Amino acid sequence: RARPSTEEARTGIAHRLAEARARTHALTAFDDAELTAQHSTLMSPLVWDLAHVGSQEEIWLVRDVGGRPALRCDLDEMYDAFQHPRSTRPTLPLLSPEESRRYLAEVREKSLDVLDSSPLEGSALVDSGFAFGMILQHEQQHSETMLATHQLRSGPPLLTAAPLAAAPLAAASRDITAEAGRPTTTGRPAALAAEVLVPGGAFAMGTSVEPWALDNERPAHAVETAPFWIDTVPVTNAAFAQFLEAGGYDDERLWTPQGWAHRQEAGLEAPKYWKRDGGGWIRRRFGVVEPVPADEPVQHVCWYEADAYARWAGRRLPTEAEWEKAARYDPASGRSRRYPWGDEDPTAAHANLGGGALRPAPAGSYPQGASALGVHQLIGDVWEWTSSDFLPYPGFRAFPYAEYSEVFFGSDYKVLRGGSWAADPVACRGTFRNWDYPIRRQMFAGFRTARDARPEEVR
Ligand code: AVJ
Ligand code: FE
Repeated sequence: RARPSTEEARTGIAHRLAEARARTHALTAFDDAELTAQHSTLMSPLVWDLAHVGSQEEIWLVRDVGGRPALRCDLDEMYDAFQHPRSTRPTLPLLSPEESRRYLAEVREKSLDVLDSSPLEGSALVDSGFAFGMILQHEQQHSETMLATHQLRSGPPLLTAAPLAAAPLAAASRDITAEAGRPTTTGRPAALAAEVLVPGGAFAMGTSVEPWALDNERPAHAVETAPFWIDTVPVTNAAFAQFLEAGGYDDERLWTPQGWAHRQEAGLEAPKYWKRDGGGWIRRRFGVVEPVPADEPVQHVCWYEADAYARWAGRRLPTEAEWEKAARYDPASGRSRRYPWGDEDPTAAHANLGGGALRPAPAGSYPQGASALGVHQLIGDVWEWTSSDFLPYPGFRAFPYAEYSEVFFGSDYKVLRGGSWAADPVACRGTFRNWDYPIRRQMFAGFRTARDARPEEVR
């Protein structure tokens, strides 16, 4: 790809900054009471996210990159995520919604000033283009977090869904009641094979050249995998309902010891937000109650539920390396692509991203977004749990702060890949790594399963 001129790069960044801000405002354009309430102890009041986005932008862009004087040093501590756990944030003397909006506008004026005078060149990790990319991703990640807060909130709907941008291939969603208990139903369109064979051998994992890749995605390094099979599409509500109706939640043998302990303690019986309704299932989605759509990838399951489902199906979760190989490896060239479909940035034809739809697309949608190997919907729709702990790649270097990724490395967190319908295109790519605790269900996360290939299947 040709490198854009500095002017083109500046215009592009300014445009994306404006888009990110429009989304931030759209998710916080409500009465003060909605913004200052804590809808769940798992999440911040929306007004904390709002001002936090401005505070990070001030610290990273205005002060560190721009070398400009501080606007509001006094806010640093209150909006530092490490100083205050989410559950305690409503007790802080937070800026009001109106003060927060004013603060964001003041910071943004200075950032655009910094952008105007930035050379936007240099080596990938030290140029200020990266800093803008990082701030953009940060604001968009908080928009996804705010959507999770909106989903946890009870009360009449505040958000309105936009239609899915691309025409889905799959059959229209049906009421899950009609599907439950029929063992052949997966929600997958008949034209797609259930699973795809990924050849064994080495592939390039991670990146050393993607300009806005975060520290944890670096550097590129060769990883060897054995041949394996991976689901063509994410596990659907219909498929997950079969696990549930088969008693999967009550069969200790399907769960890891920690998973079973958590299932007991938390009383897990179905994905978060599901409720029984006669013989079927309904769910609340951003304030609207509807039947659980059979063909949609399952969401709001924790890692333990995903792991138990996979064991029930005689399969397992893919490792993070397997997921990335299925997504990026091009057997024709032997190289790894930026995205499943190639090197071009996501468009509405490739993936359901950006948050407008308020839901995943049915399994089998977005055929143009399939990977070289023929795996579908790897980016967009739902984050996908992998079996892997969140660990540094060989040669990892913390940048720009240890607090971005390094402090989270270890066995406490599991890696999620891909990006949900609520993720913005700037905040997901083939190398992007997300992480959360294995008990968490508020994210827009589902999964797909894998299995080792048998020798006779490979030859
Ligand atoms: C990468 C999504 C796990 O939300 O905790 C936001 C992103 N880091 N502010 C998170 C992030 C700092 C992070 N995740
Ligand atoms: Fe943050």
